[in-house]
Amino acid sequence: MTTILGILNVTPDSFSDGGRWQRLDDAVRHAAELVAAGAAVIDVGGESTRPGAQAVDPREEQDRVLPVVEALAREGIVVSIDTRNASTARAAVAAGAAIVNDVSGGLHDPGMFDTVAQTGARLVIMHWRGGADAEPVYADVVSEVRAELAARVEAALDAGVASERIVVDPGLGFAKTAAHNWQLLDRLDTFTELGPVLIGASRKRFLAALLPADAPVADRDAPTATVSALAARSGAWGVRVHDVAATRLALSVWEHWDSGGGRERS
Ligand code: PMM
Repeated sequence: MTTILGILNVTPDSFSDGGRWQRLDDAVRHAAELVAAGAAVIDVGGESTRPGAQAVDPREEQDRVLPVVEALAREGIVVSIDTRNASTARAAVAAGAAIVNDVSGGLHDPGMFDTVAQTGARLVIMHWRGGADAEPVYADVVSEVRAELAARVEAALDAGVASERIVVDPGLGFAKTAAHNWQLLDRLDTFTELGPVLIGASRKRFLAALLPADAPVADRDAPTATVSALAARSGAWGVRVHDVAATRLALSVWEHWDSGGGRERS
């Protein structure tokens, strides 16, 4: 079964759900809803990485995320911490997080991989070229992203992170055009060779191009769910989404398709 990571952004400025889950009880209630809808993991983030967003001081980031991580872990929810900062990763794992999701693939904080190795947490290494504002220039996006991700996997292994604990992510929308994103999705097989693959397409701008110009952000949930099912078919380990129910449904369609209806009937 494909792992669904439900997104819980506890930031005042994230592009699609920012500001809604800042109060602790609201955040915990929303996480419980995402789990009830089918999320196996809740990915908690306290720093927006959207284009133009301000970097957040790690102490401010920790003030935002740690109470939420602790509360969710106490409820028995598997928590992933979406951070580029080793100090936040360390504190979040101490508070109960099981996965560290670093959108910079260890490039933002040189202490990240050592920290993850010491904690024994799982590690998501996302492809990163200096953030959402970096220039999206590639001669061959698939081979370049693969090579750069492979180098980060090597660095994580050198730091002592166990290979079975590493997940890779091509980083859709991070210094990538819509065409780059589609090319990466079309060649997911290239990335599954590096390890389990996580895909984060949810509500991203490249999906807006499929919708009328004035469509609200939530209308991107249907194409997100379709991407989830197609990514699963291409061998993705997991998908990181806002609308867990829509993605769960799309994944069920693929699972029934793939298994011949669960072989219930001949
Ligand atoms: N995208 C965002 C944040 N964190 N983590 C991973 N592993 N992959 C992603 O594609 C990814 C991420 C940005 O989206 P958001 O602002 O909606 O959280």
